[in-house]
Amino acid sequence: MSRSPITESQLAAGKSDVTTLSIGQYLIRRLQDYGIRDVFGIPGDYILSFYYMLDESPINVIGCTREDCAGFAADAYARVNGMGAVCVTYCVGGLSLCNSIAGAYAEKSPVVVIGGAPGMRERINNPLLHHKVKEFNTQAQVFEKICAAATELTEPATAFREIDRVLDTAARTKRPVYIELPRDMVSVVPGVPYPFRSTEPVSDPESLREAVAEAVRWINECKRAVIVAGVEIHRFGLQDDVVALVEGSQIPFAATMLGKSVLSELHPLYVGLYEGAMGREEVTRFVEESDCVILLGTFMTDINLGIFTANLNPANCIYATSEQLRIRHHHFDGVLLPDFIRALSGARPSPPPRTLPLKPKRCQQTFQLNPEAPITISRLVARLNESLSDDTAVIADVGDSLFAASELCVRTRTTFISPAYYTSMGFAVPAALGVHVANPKLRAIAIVGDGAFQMTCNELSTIVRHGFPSIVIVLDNRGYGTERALHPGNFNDINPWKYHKLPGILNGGTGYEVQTEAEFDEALRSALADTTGMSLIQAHIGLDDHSSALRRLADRLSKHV
Ligand SMILES: Cc1ncc(C[n+]2csc(CCOP(=O)(O)OP(=O)(O)O)c2C)c(N)n1
Ligand SMILES: [Mg+2]
Repeated sequence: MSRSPITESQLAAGKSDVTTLSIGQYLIRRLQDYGIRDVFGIPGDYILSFYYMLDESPINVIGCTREDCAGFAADAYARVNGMGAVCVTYCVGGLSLCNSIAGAYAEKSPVVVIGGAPGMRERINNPLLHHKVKEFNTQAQVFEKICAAATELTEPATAFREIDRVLDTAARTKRPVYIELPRDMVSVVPGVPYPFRSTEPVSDPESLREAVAEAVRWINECKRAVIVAGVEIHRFGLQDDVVALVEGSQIPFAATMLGKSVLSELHPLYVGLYEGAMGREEVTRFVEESDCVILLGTFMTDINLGIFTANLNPANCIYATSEQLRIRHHHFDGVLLPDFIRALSGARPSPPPRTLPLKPKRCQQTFQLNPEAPITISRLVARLNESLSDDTAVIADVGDSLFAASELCVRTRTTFISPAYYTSMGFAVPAALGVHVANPKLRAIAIVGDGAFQMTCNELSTIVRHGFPSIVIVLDNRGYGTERALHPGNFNDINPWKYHKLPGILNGGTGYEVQTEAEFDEALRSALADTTGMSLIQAHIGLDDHSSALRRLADRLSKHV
């Protein structure tokens, strides 16, 4: 979790005398205050002076092979660590990073983007400098659109305040922010006395009291309460508070796909994933039949809730996020999500108990191997489920990897990472890098379709370089299986690679090629036992093999389109 910012009392005690720091040094100092120990990226001449400074600082630079990969890695790092950072050169680097940062914005992952730019003195007479697109500030304008806050550090007098404002926004909103460093500003020492003020937002006490009173009254009167926990519970570190609320009130809870595993899926009051048409019918019914659905930190997005197939009536919902609080049709301003959850928990609502739907058999039974059977997506996930521990982080890419991974019964919290809302292919391999850098004790297992793998697999090179023991499982169905299930056509085919041979080219790691359950079992055992480096398992999957979640979705959509 991120460390708290410098406080006024620390400043007064002289611990944070910043008047002698340059703009670059101050930025590094503040990144560290927020718990950032590593920065992902690729250098270039417009950001080189800051790279020199990073090199001399306690912060590690993790050089990547592509900027979009650096962005995905920083996003995953932020999800594990609390905040992440990526540092790139002007436009050719920055603009290549946009898609990853857009995803971090959409899914609330606080990544600090540091972009190089031409120096202020170089801009006189508007010369045609390399990497420039249109205006000098084109890159900054683009990032302004996809970040929660953006600044160009063009004025020494305001640079420190701007850095603080922008980093504070990232910490508060859990969204990416952008800091542009013109190259001749990096070493400038503003030298101005700087009174840093931390702006801790607080709830309006009246509003909070009224909201909790109304919520408790309703929950106590209702007959079928349920909590749906979303991704913000993880981003704001509220897992223990939600568990306290669940256990104190005995209200059963479901999770959304993006929030999968924010609370242990083995909790006795856990109902399952609520994901509309993709989800198990019993869970969908349990949530939609409720006369009081308490949505906590949940985004009402289509993929997250099953492509507009979720059916929740606002008149039956308490909807609490970091951005709004709504109880039925009443809106309450100025109530912070953590305060609402804690106060609600403290008020001990006690609705009547409900009978929970039966847990899926796969979460109760041990996996029985059918050694000769060709490996299928569902069986692969079921086998993988057996090997999950507190130290594994499962990362699912877009495609059937994501749908199938919804069938995992994740035992711990925060160990499931996926781009379940923005759904940009190519997230998983660079995200595995980000997870290992953020927490070397975690074992990253990435499940990725062959199509997505071909997009960003070169980041395996960085994983090999650092000797991280990532396990990457490539679901090889020779193309875009999800698209095939929804819109068949030759455009869904891709060039089949011999994925398991890549370790030879990358100069590290071990490759496995599997066709049957026994081969997969063997490869997974061997990969898990090998902590000396990366393992790449190529699993041949039938062209018409789909997870049950994807099958349910395709069936439901074909009835609607
Ligand atoms: C960057 C990006 N481009 C295109 C898409 C559209 N899309 C969604 S799923 C998919 C196919 C994924 O193929 P693969 O990674 O092989 O997984 P599979 O569906 O076969 O399991 C495509 C092209 C996307 N989500 N992201
Ligand atoms: Mg595929």
